[in-house]
Amino acid sequence: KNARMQWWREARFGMFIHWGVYAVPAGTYNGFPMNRGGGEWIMNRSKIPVAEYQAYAKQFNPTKYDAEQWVKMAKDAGMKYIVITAKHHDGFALFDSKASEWDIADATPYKKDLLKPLAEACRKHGIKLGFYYSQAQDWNNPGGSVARKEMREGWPNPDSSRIDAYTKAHTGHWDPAQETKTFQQYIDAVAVPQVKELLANYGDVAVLWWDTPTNMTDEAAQKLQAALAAQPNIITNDRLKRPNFPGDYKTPEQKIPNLSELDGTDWETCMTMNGTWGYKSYDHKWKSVETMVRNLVDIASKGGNYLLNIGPMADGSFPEPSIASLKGIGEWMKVNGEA
Ligand code: FUL
Repeated sequence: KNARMQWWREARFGMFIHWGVYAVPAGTYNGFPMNRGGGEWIMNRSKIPVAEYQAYAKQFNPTKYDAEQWVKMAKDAGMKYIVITAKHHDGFALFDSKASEWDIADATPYKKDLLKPLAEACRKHGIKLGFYYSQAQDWNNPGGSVARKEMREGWPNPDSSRIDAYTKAHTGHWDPAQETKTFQQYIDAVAVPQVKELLANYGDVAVLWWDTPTNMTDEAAQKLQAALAAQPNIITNDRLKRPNFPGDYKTPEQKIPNLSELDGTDWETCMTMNGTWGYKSYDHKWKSVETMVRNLVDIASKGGNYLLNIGPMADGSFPEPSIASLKGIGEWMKVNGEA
């Protein structure tokens, strides 16, 4: 494990990227901005029917996407690795998957795999690439699990109490289309095959970043874990299934642990630059460069890694304030960072 973890322990700083179809609504559904939760949760928080949500993909056409530019921005900021949402809870695959048509190749006008050019650019510039994969929650591929949330507060949907009652009776699902398969069928037909694709088709994969083990079974976790054998040096986080699959490192979210909370386990704090992971057009609560540099120093001094998030827009560009912050952090790193 020590040999496998070495680059990661020295890395200290990485870029998280939350990108998907949710960048199209960008936090607003039917004219109402979300009042809580990240923009990537809009389908669940607003109970958007499957067919309606899938229509957003027709507007997901990231013609400004320039993977090499992204990698250079990360590198110039002093980041050593990138973790991108290959598939978030909405089930949309940023890659050309044979296991589902709910992906960039089949559901959007763009049609081209988004991870291939990123993998190439990372290789070229010596940046490690990891994939975030929502293994349990999937709100579009039938059978995927759902973390049950009530209708959003203040959401003026006259139907909200009926919908809440429905989700309660249907393990969080709000659309009958979500229940046409079982969880086990989803694991076998979508999750395991997609993880295999991710580990087979993009060269070295440095990290597999699991998330929200809602309704995971040991059996499903075992199958997913077994798929990792395709990349013997891969590092994984602690979110596959608790507590039996601890992975290689812990993942405090939006917080930096106190020294007293550290127990020798490797850890990585992931954090947003504003208040959302997925792009929201109206979230302007950006952290200052000073705050982010202080966070990085605090984390590094305690032996952790800092995974700082970008939520790209649907056209494939980073929000301007994120670009400016990366530059600002890079200037500090040039003077104070090592190598
Ligand atoms: C959470 C997810 O539910 C969020 O959407 C985000 O991906 C964050 C990093 O992890 O648990």
